[in-house]
Amino acid sequence: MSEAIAYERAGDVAVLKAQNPPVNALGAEVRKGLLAGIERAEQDGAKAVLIYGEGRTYFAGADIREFGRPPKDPQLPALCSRIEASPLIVVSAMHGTALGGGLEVALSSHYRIAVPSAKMGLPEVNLGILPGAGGTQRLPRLAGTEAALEMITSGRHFGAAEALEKGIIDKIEEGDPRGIGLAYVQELLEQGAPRRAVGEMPAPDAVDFDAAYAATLKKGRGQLSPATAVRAVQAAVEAESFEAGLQRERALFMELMGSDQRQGLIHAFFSERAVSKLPELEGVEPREVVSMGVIGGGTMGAGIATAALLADLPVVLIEMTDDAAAAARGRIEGNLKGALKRGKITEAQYDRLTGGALTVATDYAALSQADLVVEAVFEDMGVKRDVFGKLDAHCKPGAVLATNTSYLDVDEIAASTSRPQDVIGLHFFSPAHVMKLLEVVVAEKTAPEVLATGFALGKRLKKVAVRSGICDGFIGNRIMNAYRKAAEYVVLDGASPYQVDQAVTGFGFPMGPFAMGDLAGLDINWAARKRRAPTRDPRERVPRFYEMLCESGDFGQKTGKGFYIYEEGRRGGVPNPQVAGLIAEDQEQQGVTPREFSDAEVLRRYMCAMVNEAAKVVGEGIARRPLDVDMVMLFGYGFPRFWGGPLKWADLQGLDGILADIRAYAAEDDFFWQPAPLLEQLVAEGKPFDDLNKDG
Ligand code: TC6
Repeated sequence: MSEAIAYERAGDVAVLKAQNPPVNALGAEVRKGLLAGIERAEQDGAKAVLIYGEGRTYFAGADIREFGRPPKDPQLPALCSRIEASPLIVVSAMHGTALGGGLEVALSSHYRIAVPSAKMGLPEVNLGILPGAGGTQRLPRLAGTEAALEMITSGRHFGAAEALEKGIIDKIEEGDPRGIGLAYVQELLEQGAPRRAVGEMPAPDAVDFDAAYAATLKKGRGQLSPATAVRAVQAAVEAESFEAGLQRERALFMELMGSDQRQGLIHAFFSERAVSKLPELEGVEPREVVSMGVIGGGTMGAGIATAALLADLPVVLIEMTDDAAAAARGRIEGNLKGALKRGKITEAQYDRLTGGALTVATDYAALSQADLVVEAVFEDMGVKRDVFGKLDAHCKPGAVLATNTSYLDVDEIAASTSRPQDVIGLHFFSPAHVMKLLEVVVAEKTAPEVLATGFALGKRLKKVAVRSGICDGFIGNRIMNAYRKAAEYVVLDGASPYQVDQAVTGFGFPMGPFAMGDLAGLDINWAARKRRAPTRDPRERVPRFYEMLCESGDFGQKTGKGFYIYEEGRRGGVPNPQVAGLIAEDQEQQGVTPREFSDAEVLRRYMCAMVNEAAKVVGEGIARRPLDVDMVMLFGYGFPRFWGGPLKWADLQGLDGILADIRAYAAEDDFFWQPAPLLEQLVAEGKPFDDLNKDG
């Protein structure tokens, strides 16, 4: 027997226990053990087989680390078919998370029981593949085609109650999986229950698969796996036999397994987990945070306070006047009402969070007990220094003092206190109670346990926390400034803002840079441009059309007009016809003769600018590894997850081609298109960015 599966006889029942921590992933040893266990049970006179998992879960899926490597036998589809074909009654008892290949093993068992807290799902599409061990053939036979399509294409987890209601499991029982499993097997044996193979059940009903395919492709913004999964489910209905359906599923699975998107999504899966594991924090204990302070109750401050309250952290919010404090409370209550509406909190929680858990005040003295304070006031160094002086005077020793600044120097802010070791940047993204990214900005004197506290807070608030060093814009905004500039350059040179937005959304971003500017408010970036203007390098090309639009008082959605015009009751905007005139005027003033750009060139320049700046950010040590940049762009800037992030995308495209294009663009503008030294080095060494992710 394999060590990953323990074999035991309990009377007439052969019990197969998975013991492959932490999540009983179905690696080669586990598969071998399951196969050997079934064969042994059949040989030694058992009447039934029980499969369950030791520790925190039943099988949480195939072992993702094996993907992309040569497959080892027995492979999961063959194993599932073998389990299903067993003449013994096979029962799976599920607890924890029965996901992907894990649920497929359960579906090939003849009966399924689960504890009430068990979660199940076929989340393969989120890894760029589809359920390839019979899941697309068996689930529709149990749950019906419509339900199976929804579950498989969304990859969502569902609970035991829903699984029971949809016929995916047979029973729910409180207890430990071995105990409830054995009792259920006994019951089945006593009843003389037959062996019941899902693969022998009739094919499910047809639906309009072409419509489902088109809708799924559109929803995925170009992600292939959910739409391909629709075709696999279609085979469950249309193939001439269950076996033929399995073969079709396998072919589609292999197609996806070979795709770049699969690589991108799996990179995202592991990077999301690796990004907040910092070697420098090993053995460093975070400070305890049981209450939080927030300075400033605008959109950002209210969002941060909401995020804290949703994580059960009491908040004291400071505003300048009673009116502003009342408005801040209103914003937080509005956010929490949204959470209530979406079922994230109950009425009772809402009452508690807006009642005793939230204090709004105008006096900094109210912060005397706060363990961590985040400042989210106006982006001005004088204002920030003043706030930190007050925090220094009122906060207890050891309190973590955090700034949410997007651009300002955290060292300079820290220097306005007598305790720079307690100061850190915690850069949230708006709306802060929704967006998953948190940049944790380390200043020169930040103490390790303060950094650890920043990461612990990120985890508590369910954010993806990424370490950033100090530079203008930190990781994300610095890179965004570069690709936004590239977008403005192509517009100055002849593309339209709408062509750019379309090319970028075609790549999979939810929005292009001009629509995004309209959403954020063009005046915000205008202020940053004005602030930077005096220190701008004279070699920099400066398109003017953006400022010209702002000068006419059009700031985007909030004024009803920007690059687009927004009409009441209409979703999205239509191009603002004035913009073309402003661009033409800018071109004339700058002596630019506009030319045509293909969508592919527009996108290539946008992406090359992103990759080049990202390589500088990594090369300068602002981001620890390429994967840190990838996670910032995924969770803060809408980068399509199926590409894994800009540097994963760059690896998949080939770095030499990207560098060659950057050098070609530099022939027109050698100031903006200066190749990143790290990119040049990697190309010279013939290495991908991914090699730099392996430092732990
Ligand atoms: C599939 O099954 C395809 C089948 C078709 C075949 C033909 N493999 O997330 P956590 C690691 S596709 C390898 O921190 P949680 C994870 O990297 C698969 N490793 O814990 C981490 O390692 P670290 C379908 C895995 O409690 C550790 O386990 N299944 C796998 O927050 C703990 O993970 C899925 O997509 C794996 N399958 O959440 C499920 N899963 O400590 C993917 C986890 O070295 N997994 N690890 O960083 C999850 O969604 C979650 O891990 C969880 C547990 C809900 C199971």
